[in-house]
Formats: sequence, C-alpha cells, structure tokens
Amino acid sequence: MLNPKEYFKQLDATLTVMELDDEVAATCSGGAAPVSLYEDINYGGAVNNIYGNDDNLDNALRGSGWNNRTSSIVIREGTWTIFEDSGYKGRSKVLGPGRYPNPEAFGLRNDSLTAIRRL
Ligand SMILES: [Ca+2]
Ligand SMILES: [Ca+2]
Repeated sequence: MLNPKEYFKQLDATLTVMELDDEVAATCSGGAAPVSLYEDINYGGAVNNIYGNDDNLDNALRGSGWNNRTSSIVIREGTWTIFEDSGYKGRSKVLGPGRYPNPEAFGLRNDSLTAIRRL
C-alpha cells in the first residue's frame, strides 16, 4: 500500500508519460503532410496536401480540381511515383524526399500531374 505522497509521485510520472505520448502522436499524425503539391512554381498558389495514394487528383471525393495543376512539389517523407495520367498511367517519375520548385526539377511537364502513389 502506497502512502499518499508515494501515490502522487507515481501518478505524476504516469501523467508525464501520457503527455509525451500525446506529443509523439501529434508529431506523427497532425504534422506536415508527406507530400504537398503547389499550384504555382516555387511553392506558390494553392496547396494540396497528399497523405496517401491518389489515382486521380480530380476525384471529387478527395477534393477535386487538382488534375493538371501542379507546378511545384515538396516531399517530406517516403518515395513516391508521380504520373501524368489517371490510374497510375502515362509518363511517370520516382521522387524521394526533397523540394522540387518547378516542373524541370520533378521531371514532368508543367500542369500535367494527375496521379500519385507511394512506393
Ligand atoms: Ca500550375
Ligand atoms: Ca494529366
């Protein structure tokens, strides 16, 4: 049986661990998206954050209007293949983590990106 002082010492330690867990969870899930697509070169204009595979960036269920629009890309995590056509077809490039300020940097024609898939 713990005396009250010991009990609160243990409780305090438990709460500290729980707070750390929350911070780790926030870093993993609420942090920056693994991929951000930008409407304009040099990371300008509207942003479309990508969290998983998308075979058609114009798909209304996942936020429409991103077919043939991307002009710069930031990849923070993972290796991704980007495609010019829906269904993971057409010209493609494999990109690792990095910053791609313009179409020349990521290797597809400007405003051609339609699908993206993580390796
Ligand atoms: Ca554009
Ligand atoms: Ca396209």
